[in-house]
Amino acid sequence: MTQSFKIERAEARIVFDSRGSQTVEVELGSGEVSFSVAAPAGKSRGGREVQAYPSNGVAEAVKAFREMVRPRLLGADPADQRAIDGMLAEIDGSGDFSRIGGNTAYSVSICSAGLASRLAGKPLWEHVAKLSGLRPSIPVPLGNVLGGGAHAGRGAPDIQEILVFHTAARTPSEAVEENIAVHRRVGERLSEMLPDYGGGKGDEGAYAPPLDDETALKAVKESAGGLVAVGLDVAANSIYISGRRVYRYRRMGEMDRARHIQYIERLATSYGLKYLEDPVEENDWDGFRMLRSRLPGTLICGDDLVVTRADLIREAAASGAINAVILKPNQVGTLSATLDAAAEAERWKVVKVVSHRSGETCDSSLAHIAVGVGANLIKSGIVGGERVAKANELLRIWERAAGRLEMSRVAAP
Ligand code: 2PG
Ligand code: MG
Repeated sequence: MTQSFKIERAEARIVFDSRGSQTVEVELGSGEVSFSVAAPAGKSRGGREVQAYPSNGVAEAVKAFREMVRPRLLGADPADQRAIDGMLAEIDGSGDFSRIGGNTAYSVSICSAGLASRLAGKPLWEHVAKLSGLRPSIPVPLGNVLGGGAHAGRGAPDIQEILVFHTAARTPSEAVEENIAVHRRVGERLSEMLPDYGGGKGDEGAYAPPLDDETALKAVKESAGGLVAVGLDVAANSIYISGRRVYRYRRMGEMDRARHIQYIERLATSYGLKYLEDPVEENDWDGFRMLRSRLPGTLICGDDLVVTRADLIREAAASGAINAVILKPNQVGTLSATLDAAAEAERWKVVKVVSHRSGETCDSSLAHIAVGVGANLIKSGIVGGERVAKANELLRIWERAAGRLEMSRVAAP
């Protein structure tokens, strides 16, 4: 029989993320053992995500934690994830975590799992794998080398992220090193192409040069070796003007839906793109389906479309809108909801992509979640302390597992 423990200490505090914005960190303890988790923050957010903070911000979330959450957490069993997560939803009562904050729920939920794993003397990924019932494996790192959109200044491309991943890595370090090498080569190429460009980067460490999308994509494609797949996160919501039903490009002007889809399809075919995230805005399910059927060799990935919700993933997968999905735990607020989303993806053979947010801390629990749900890919950037924190944790997990884990495969769609 496994021993059961109780949460004896619970605190929340304001810390800062990679953009210098306030975020919430939760620390839970039992006996000599403690664990802490800090929440990330999205900038290009889906309309159906839970609310990250109550209307008065992070300070109100900390207050809500102390007054409403802590009294109920003390004495609870951190290993009973469903009970903890159910309690968070019940205390909040709003359905979208707008009272205690989705990021408060996220931090408590992941921290509880972290504490439980530490009390059991097991790595967090192993605890997550037990909770998920899925086969753990080491995901292939998917990282953005160049980008713009909501994550960079005005002169950068409209497309938010140009991403790469190694298609044949045998170890996580091989995959991580190759992404870094592509990032370096792209930097060199940009300084040749644009002698006045100082090498400025966006929120996630991707280069943000003053280039149009296609020239930028060409530069990445030419810098990626034969074993490296290239893809995009269009983050189409960010360029969609809903009132006028057009996509607004800074250099090319406005495009109606048909022209926008045609443009994205042309980029995908001309540059052999293997991955396309949010190619159209989040309410255009038919647009997703159209690209999915016209681009059979490409992963069509839903992020803002399904916001880590099992019900939406089911609908999108069943109707042929996606064959890959982003899993961002703070889009839904709890680990249990994230595990439900991962299980649904698995059921439909949809490629699982566990993902960071544009605002991050050096918290590396994301790497454990990705391994614990057997994610195919982990999208966590390439350079920058808060990005390599996740990559480095993958390397540690791999080494310590000493042969017990395999690299995930990114199945051809
Ligand atoms: C995305 C993410 C992460 P944000 O759109 O996929 O890259 O951005 O965290 O700003 O939502
Ligand atoms: Mg996205």
